[in-house]
Amino acid sequence: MTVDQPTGFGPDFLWGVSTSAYQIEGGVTEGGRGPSTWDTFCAEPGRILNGDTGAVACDHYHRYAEDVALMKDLGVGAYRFSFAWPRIQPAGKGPANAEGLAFYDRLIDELLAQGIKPVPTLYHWDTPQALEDEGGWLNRDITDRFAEYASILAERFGDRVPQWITLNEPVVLTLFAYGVGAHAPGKQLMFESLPVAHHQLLAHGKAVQALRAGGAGNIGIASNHAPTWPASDSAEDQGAAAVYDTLFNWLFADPVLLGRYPNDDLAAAMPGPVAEDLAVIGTPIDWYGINHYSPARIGAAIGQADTAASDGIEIPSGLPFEPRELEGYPKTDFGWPVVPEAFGEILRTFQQRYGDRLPPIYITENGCAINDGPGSNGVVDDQRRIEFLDGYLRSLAEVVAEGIDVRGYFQWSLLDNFEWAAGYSQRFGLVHVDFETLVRTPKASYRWYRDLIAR
Ligand code: GCO
Repeated sequence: MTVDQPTGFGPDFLWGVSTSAYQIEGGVTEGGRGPSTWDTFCAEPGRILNGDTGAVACDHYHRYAEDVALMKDLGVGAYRFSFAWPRIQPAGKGPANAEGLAFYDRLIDELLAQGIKPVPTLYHWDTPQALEDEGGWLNRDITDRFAEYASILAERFGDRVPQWITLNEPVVLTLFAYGVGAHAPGKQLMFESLPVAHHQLLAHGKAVQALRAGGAGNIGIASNHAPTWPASDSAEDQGAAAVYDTLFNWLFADPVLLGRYPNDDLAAAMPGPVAEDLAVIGTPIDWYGINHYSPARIGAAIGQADTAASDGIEIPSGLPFEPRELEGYPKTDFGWPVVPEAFGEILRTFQQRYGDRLPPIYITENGCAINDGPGSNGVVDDQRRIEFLDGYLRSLAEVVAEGIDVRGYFQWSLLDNFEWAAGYSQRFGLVHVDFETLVRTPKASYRWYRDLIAR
């Protein structure tokens, strides 16, 4: 047993794990669930590695009690999961589907019975297909649909859910789903995808208001952020990195935390009554969630893009910047560099940029793909995940010691699961899942995290 583990987190620090509906639930045609954009996308040949789909995933829809028991044994105080919008409203509008609500009742009640705080995300990318057919996140109408959906959830679960998350990673939906087409719905609009950013931000603001009106409180967002490191000192690379940094980080954080876009050009590129919308988008939130994995090394567009540096996704030409390989660091099995100090750096940058405007922070995701499977003894000895968590949590402990108000950490992920375009090829779990038998096997990293939490 490791005795030398990261320390410095107070007794009230919240330790958790994260998942999302499409990545673990399966049961996509059960309980009255409507089709989502991810069901459609997975059915299109060539979209997902090995033709994988989320149709069964971890079968969490049926095995949720077993999964909650794993969390209980792990000792986490909280569980971040997402509601599947098409389970709640199969076509994205109109009355709620009773069986969908009943599934989340069972899950939430089981969590509460085990002393685990449910921390749901309203939207983790599985848009009801019927809404996508009307333009999805390109159509401003979705912001009102999202507010209605939020009202349904507040009314049903507001009494039992102590902490809420509106959206997951709006930048990834904008860039990957509508910009370059690597995620559902697979549109390649490049900069024409900017309305997707604005509509998500507006949906976030409207949902904060709808949740509160429905009696739910303690609301945040889970946005991914990472330092941008220019590929060189050249003016071209510095300029490209600055553009990327604005688009990736501040386009999504400034409107939420300051009620404004990072520059006038971006504000002017957005559809609708932008000034009025920003007042809604900037509705104060109770806390801010950061998902963090690796820093980005960015250079000018010269045709040397590194796909590993862009979450395994090929960046088409035509953008004014390119991800470049970050050399000199170990890499996860997904090819993402392991850079613990970047974790502290992004949190310090947030503190400097927002000062008093920054609410308490929760780390809503952090983790790594390490694809170790069971050895001949049945043990999954994923030492590299332990090294990753050890390094990143030491970096986090440093900023906590400096006084940055970080209140909790949700490891991504409890289970190996459906990693979007990479299918089942990348294993992020503390618990191994055999995707043939669906047997769950806690890994060495699960025991390491359990010891850390217990301490
Ligand atoms: C995202 C999502 C998660 C991923 C995780 C690992 O960041 O893409 O929030 O669903 O699975 O981040 O890539």
